[in-house]
Amino acid sequence: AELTLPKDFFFGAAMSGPQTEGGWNVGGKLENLWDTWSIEDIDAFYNRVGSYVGNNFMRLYKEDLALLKSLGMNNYRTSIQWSRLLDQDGNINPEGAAWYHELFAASKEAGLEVFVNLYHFDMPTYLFRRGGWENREVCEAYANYAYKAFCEFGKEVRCWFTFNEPIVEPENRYWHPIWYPQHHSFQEACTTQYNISIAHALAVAKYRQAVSEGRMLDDARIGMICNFSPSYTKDDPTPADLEALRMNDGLTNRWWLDLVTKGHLPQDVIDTLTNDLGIVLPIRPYDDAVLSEGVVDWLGCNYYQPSRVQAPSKSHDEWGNPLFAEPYIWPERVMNESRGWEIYPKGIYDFGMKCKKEYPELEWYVSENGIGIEREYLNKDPETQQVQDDYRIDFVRDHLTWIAKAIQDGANCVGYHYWGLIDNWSWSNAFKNRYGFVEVDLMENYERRPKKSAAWLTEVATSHVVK
Ligand code: BGP
Repeated sequence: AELTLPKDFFFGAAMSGPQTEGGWNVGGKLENLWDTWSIEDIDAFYNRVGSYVGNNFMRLYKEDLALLKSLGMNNYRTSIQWSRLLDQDGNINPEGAAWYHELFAASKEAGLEVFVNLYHFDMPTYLFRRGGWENREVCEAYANYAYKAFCEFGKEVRCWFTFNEPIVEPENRYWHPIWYPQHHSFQEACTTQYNISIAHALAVAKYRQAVSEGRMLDDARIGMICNFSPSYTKDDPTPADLEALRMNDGLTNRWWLDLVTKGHLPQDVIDTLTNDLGIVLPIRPYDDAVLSEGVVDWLGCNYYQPSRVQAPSKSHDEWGNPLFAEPYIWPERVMNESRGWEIYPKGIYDFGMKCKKEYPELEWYVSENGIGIEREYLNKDPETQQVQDDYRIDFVRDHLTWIAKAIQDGANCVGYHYWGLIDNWSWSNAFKNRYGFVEVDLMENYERRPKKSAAWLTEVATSHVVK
């Protein structure tokens, strides 16, 4: 039988402020860590392309919104940049606010609902210099930022999110440190993860306050967006493999799921961290009460790849960090070689079934999914110069198929956002891997050109039939 997606399904695209806007130093915008890192060490970025221009969205947003609409999207997600909205004293920067008012008005005019995320790896640099997420005061500053955003845009935006992929910051800055400041410290990663959880809960409390003060739309909602990686181990696991699986799943998935559905962190994970791995979490008296405010209305799930682990072969890594698991290479895995990520569409089905069983009340949507491919310009049709990206059609079709099956089997999944509908700038990889259904031509003034897959996507988005 034909697989269909629900009629009222959210079908859209995800992007973020720092990866698209550009205008890194205009209108009173402060530096965030990406700007600072681009200034201090441009060699850290692919082809020496720093964050400065994004994909030129600040200039081209009206065209881009029209494009999204013409591709059959009914909504999209972006993020507000903390460093653009507030000044150094934590007050609204009027020029920054004006641009977001413009964007939200233009979205409405284009017939696109905009979901707004408050933090997408973009710590203002002056706050990072004060310790970033390792400093509890920065959590308070974030809650102030969130409250200011709710008050400023509460009547323009319905769906809010506190964080995108809160675990990636500890992971990528500290644990497997590919991002500035590249410290190899599991302790710092855990401190950061704990404090981000506190910051999330403080922001949700501010949101509830804004609701009670009548500052939000009647049907406003708050959520969090996580990169849930369904965790697997070997087919014939030893008890030690299962233990590695428990901690890996606990730290990356259950940590956030418990926080946003139950208002606390998983005790078994906290116990292993503190009793077995020697980690000191910055827990303060009354934190239980703070975390209990962290329950949200719904959740976004970014899904790119599963996580496969086994028992570690040694107790510590070369920097002295404790190890509780190590990667397991599944013999049957299929890779996207450009990104080094496994392609496993069934993972999203497994996540849906797990939620149905363990968090039955939870409503969620697929908030990011996509495939980044390098040297796509080699796949151009010589006549039309259009990128022929059949692999993208296959990738999205396979994932939508498993999503539709999950919904048939009772998963409470209400939408799908493709990541990077229009090619955008990516963290240290810049424009190496292209995700878009629409090409951005850097040699032609950031011109937008639909790839072959765009027509297919439009058909699916408008018919809700997965073909
Ligand atoms: C997610 C992020 C996005 C985006 C995407 C693709 O983790 O939320 O910001 O960048 O992954 O990953 P990358 O750009 O690293 O290839």
